[in-house]
Formats: sequence, structure tokens, C-alpha cells
Amino acid sequence: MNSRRNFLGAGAALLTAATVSKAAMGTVPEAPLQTKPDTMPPLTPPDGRPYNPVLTLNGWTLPWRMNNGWKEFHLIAEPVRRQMAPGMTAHLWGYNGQSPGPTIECVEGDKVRIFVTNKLPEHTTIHWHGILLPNGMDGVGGLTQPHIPVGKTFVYEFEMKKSGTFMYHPHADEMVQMAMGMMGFFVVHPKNPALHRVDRDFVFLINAFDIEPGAATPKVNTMLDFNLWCWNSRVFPGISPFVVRKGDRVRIRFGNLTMTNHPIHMHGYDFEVTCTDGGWVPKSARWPEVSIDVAVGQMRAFEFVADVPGDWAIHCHKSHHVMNPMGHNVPTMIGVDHRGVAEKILKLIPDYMVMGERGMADMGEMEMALPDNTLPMMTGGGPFGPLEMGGMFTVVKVREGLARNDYNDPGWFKHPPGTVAYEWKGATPAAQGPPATPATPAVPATPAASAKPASAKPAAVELRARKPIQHKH
Ligand SMILES: [Cu+2]
Repeated sequence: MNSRRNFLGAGAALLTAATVSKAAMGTVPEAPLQTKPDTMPPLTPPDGRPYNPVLTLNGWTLPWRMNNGWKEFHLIAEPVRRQMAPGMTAHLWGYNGQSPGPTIECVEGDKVRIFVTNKLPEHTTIHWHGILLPNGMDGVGGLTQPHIPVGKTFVYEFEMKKSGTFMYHPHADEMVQMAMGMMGFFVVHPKNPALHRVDRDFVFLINAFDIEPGAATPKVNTMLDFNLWCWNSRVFPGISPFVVRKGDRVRIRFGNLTMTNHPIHMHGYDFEVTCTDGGWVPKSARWPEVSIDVAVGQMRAFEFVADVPGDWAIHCHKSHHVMNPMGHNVPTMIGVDHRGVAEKILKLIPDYMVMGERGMADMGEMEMALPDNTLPMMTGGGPFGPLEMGGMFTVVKVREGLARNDYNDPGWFKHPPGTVAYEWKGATPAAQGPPATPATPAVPATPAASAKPASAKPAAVELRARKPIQHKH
């Protein structure tokens, strides 16, 4: 008690001494726990100012209690287990049973008091990224406050000066604590609910881990070579779809706490970036996009009107970020005819796999024995076959006639007859090659560069995968 009162007295510049001691002498609010990785329904505010709540992808919103005009939350920093997709569970650090921690939602003008209890094996703090607050509430261990020791609870108090899209994360042993999954979303709704109004408002954080196939704990010293590219500590096919009712105005907000940027690309629509962690973008300054790059430590929100039903892919456009760990060291064998060699190897190693392919698409459907607790590089099935995806990929499912708050997965889209790409069954014309004798050849013609008729069968090429495959990005 004594140490908490001292801390508040030193840090809370805005508060009077009387307020501080009352807060310190009160009881600590409950810290609700969530251990399921499912997407929980939005938390409709039971009290306080009204707002239209967000939906956290594969996550949940932290309930609060009102105490004399203060909205009180309780976060517990602790080790957690997180299923990243069926078949793989990671040992991470997070808040209230999950990585990322629960989303915090409040309203512009709210007075917010957040209790943070440290159940980690080392000290921590929480920085409230993008939120305008008194310096002593900024959560930078050593700079604006003493670190929260193991087993202790600290209190953060501030008034929400503006609405917007923010996040929280430790500012103590950051490299380790963020590599272990400590982070959460923080949404401040406008005081006027009609302002920036949308029908569906989704949030998630982009994070990355380096976990050896078969292991469960991330390698915390990895700088760039991560192998699990996640949205809210989930990878495809473990990421929930964005379920949207036709005609809804939709906002998707995300923040990037990885070590590289992510061009987030959505199919089927163009959209406008309407908010960053710096604030709302004025209408006159918005421009259309179909991909928006989110740099490290940035947040972006885009909006669109969902007027075209379908299953629209949404993913990071870096092709290595839509893959899972297993199989990255498969050598490139495209164009190599090693059928004779493969037969000889099979005599020595009976379960050596030979894949007759002209690319890696077979990886999407192959039945390769995996070590426990990892995921294949390309996986997942759709209504037309394997999706050959992993990592940062999911689907925006736009459907007619959903109920206002219905976020249940409606299944695959049923395409109206005559609206799906189809096979041409007629004659195929011979492909036109380059002129046989170009006027000024830039490079000498090689056999590889010469044109072949499209109808010619490609030479049979075999690709092999050895098992078990050691991870090497
Ligand atoms: Cu990416």
C-alpha cells in the first residue's frame, strides 16, 4: 500500500492528493480471464457513455467497473498458452490469459484507471501507444516510472483527450517481452457516437514469432527471421473470418508490432485509410487504396462499404508472410530432373518423399508427417481445393441479410451460376513467340528463352521434400 501511494503521488501530476489516496485505499477491480482463442462477441457497454463496440479478431474486450466517475480496468501480465492454429500451441507472455491481451475500449473524455499486476518472472511496465497523457503515465520503465517489480501492482490514471486507434505494450525489456507476445489493442470512441460511425469495426495486432517446429517457446533474440506471421497471435487457418453484412460500412483497424512492415491487401474493394495512431484523417486528405503498408510501430484503419457479396481474401502481400514454419528449406528443384537419383535415395531412406511437381503447390495438400506442435508451410482448404496459404491470411465474408450483430462464420460463399472462372473447352490457338530474327537482339537467344507452343506439355520435373525438415528460413 505504502509503495503504491508513493508511486501515485510521484506520477499522477493531474490528480489531487485526496483523489490519489482514495484510489489507493480502494479495492483492486477483478481481472477477468479469457483462455479461448475464439473471436468473442463485441462488449456492449453496460454503463458509462454509449458507443458502438469493436470486434477483436480471435480476442475479446476487457470489462471494467465504474468507480466514482472513473472507468477501472485490471490487466495481469503473465505467462499464457496460445493456440496459434489447431495443431500448434505456443507458450507466450500476455495479459489476462491471452496474447495479445484484451482490447481496452473507452470514450473520449473518460477518466480511466488501469491497474497492472505483474505475474511475469521479471519486471515490466505498460506504455499506452499514441494516447495523449501526463508524462508520468507514459509507462517507460526507468524514464517515467520505476519498473513494476514481480508480484506488484501499479496504477495508471489518465483522461482520454481524443478518440482514435491505439495500442498498449511493455516498455521494459521490450525485445523479449514483445517477442513473447505482450501487447493489446486500445480503442477510444468519439464522444459523439454519430461521428466516425461504422456498422462493423474490427481490430487486430500484427505480431511475429520465431518458434522451432516441435518447440513452444519463441526464440526471443531473433531480429528478422521469424517463422510465424500472425494476426493477434494466430496464423491461417486459425484466423477468424471478417463476417460482414452486405451494405454495412466496415472499418478494419490494425497495428504492427513486428520487426518489418506489412502491406495489408484486401480483394474485391477499394478503401480509404481513415485513421492512424496519430488521429482521424480529414475527409479531404483521404485517398483510395487496395493495399496499405503498415510500418513497424504504426497503426492504420481503413473503411469501405461492403456492397459486393463474396469471400474476399485479405492478407499481407509479402508472400513469405502467408506461410507457416514447415518446409522453408525445401530446395528449389524446379527444372531439375532427378528421377533416377530419387529412386536410389528411396532405397536408402524409405520415407523420403518425392513430389512430382512443377512448383511447390503440392505442399498445400501433401500429407507429410510433421513433428508435434508445428504447422505446414501451406495449408487450408476452400470450396474449390487447397488454399496453399498460412500466416497472415483470412477472408472477408460479405453476406446478404445477416443480423446486425451476427459475426458467426456463414460458411463458404455460394456463387451465383455463371459467375465463377471456368475451363475453356474449345480449341487453343498456338501462342505467338517473339520474331525469329529480331532486328537488334539485346541478348543471344538461348534454348530457355525460345518460345514454346503453350499446348506443349511441360517437361516432367520432380520436387522433393525430406522429412523431418529442420526449420531454416
Ligand atoms: Cu507481412
